[in-house]
Amino acid sequence: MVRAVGSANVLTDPDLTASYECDFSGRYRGHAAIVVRPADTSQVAAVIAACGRHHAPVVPQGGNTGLVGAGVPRDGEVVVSTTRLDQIGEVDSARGQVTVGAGATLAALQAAASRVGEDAGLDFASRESCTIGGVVACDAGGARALRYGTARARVAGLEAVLADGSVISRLAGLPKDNAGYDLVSLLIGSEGTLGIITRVRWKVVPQLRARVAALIPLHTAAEAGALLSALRAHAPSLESCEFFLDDGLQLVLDHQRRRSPVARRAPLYVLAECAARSDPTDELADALQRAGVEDALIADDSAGRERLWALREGITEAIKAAGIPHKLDVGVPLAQLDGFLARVPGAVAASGGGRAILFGHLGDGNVHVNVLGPEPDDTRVDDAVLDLALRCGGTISAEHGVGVMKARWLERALGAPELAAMRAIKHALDPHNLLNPGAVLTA
Ligand code: 2HG
Ligand code: ZN
Repeated sequence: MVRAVGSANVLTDPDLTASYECDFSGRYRGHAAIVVRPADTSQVAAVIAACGRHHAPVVPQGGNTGLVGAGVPRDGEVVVSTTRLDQIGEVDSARGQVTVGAGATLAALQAAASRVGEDAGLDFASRESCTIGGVVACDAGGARALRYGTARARVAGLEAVLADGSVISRLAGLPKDNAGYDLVSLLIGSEGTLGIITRVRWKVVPQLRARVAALIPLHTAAEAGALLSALRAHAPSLESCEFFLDDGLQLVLDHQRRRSPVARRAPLYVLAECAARSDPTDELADALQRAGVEDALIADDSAGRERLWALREGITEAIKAAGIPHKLDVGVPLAQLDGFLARVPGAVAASGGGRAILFGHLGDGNVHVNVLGPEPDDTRVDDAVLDLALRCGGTISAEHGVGVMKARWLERALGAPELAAMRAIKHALDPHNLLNPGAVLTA
């Protein structure tokens, strides 16, 4: 290992490995045999080949911002940190593409794109720490997925190291390339179980500088659904449509020591943002009027927008300051959202109780159910919420991934045939279960 990456990049001192061994939420932690920090694809390949020879299982890790336990060691694995693979190539404006190292942060990619008048087309609160390899490996979504799709939609190709140490590379970014099976698609969202992504050919989108955001207090999720329909119909510049509930707002205000910007408090808030080449304020105002909205906070400058977004993006930090949450990222069809939100408190109470904070991406039917109270290893509340999501016709994982948290739920969610096909793929590509064992598929 030392020969592959140099002794300075093989960490064994517990003081140095500690930050790689516990996840962001504090719920998942384990012990790493060593932490290895390769600098390029050939070093990753050498490390994986060495791990294979020694039958040493591997947990790939990017910025360690994952929320389902897939990026931290469970039981003495080798952690392969990709953060040194952080090169970002030149943006090819003609094709709207750039090659990005797996360890580059989303914020670094956003900055590189912005310098040439482009946008990454993906955004979320952990932008400064999360890395592009991890973003693609879990097919992250975020607030702009409503307009641009999830990470999958931004990938024009990738390079990855497979379990046997071989390297597959599709970085030409050809818009038309249907030669053979689509391994690029297979690796997206595979959470480090089929290969370690080392570089990504990323599709940027034109930067839209004219922006306006609105925070709208509402009474019910049904009202929020109607508002979303009006925004879709009358504001084609709509980029994000998020929601949170009043107790989430209060938690953030307390944590940020801020006074409420909303004069009249309501059970639920929608935060919508429009972005266009020319000022979309009139378009947004028209859509709000058509939706019958009388009360909205509008922010058309960047400071004002940031203040509104801090209310939504600050929820995760505010929850973290209050305890170790059970983070259940689920998706439900929009028509079921109202019923789902109404039934969560009952499901939580019946499974041992806890404080449920609900927020998420309204436009995608993506709800982040965070529950404070239950012990980290008490899975009753996880089961109750995932069960409810499935009974509402939804998914157990919308954008955070399956990880180790939901692996035992995958068969119930997808059915035996689909799970068997997934196990066959895993076995074909990683017959010795070297890569991220126990994540996505139970061992
Ligand atoms: C968000 O949408 C992130 O803010 C994090 O996906 C969600 O903390 C969470 O549960
Ligand atoms: Zn989210």
